[in-house]
Amino acid sequence: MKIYGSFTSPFVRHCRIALLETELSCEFIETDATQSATISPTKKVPLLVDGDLTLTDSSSILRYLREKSGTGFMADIVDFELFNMTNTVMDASVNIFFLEKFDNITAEQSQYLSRQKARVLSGLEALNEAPINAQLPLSDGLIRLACFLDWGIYRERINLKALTNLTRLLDVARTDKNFIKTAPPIDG
Ligand SMILES: N[C@@H](CCC(=O)N[C@@H](CS)C(=O)NCC(=O)O)C(=O)O
Repeated sequence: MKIYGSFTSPFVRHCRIALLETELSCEFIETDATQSATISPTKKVPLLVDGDLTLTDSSSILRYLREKSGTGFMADIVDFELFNMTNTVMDASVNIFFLEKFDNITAEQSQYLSRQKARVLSGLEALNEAPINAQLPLSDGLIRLACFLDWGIYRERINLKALTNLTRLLDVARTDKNFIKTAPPIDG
């Protein structure tokens, strides 16, 4: 089994955490944007290849890893909603980040980017009000959220100052050994 990904992506990080938790044997192949454009039809990472099976999304990869190791995958609807809302907010944040980084386009120049920015702010406020049981071991919904928050701070995309529940969750996640092991590199 092989996973293609980067050490900075929060989507990939969640899969790396699941791999450490499940102790499944898997080769990690570091992949940049040029390579991901050739190996995946979505031109994104992570990508998992296991024999004839190819999975192009972190959600299907996580389900595959969890089920392969004999655990279920997000049976709880509240946790699943948290996971999905986080994905929506994280997609918007990553989109803003790439447009600024590669094309120098900011929200001031684009109505749609302004909407994306507003989505991130209202999404973070809603996530801060969501039921969060910030205790280890974290559920997949909460691991997802913690990966996003840590990435958002790493890339200077978000500010958690007034968001006390999210701050507490990230503080707890940062005490988890697999969360620590998968932290994005300082110079990434
Ligand atoms: N829905 C995808 C999103 C993955 C994603 O957005 N990956 C980013 C890295 S954080 C990527 O590869 N982006 C490349 C691009 O947008 O061209 C998943 O959950 O795997």
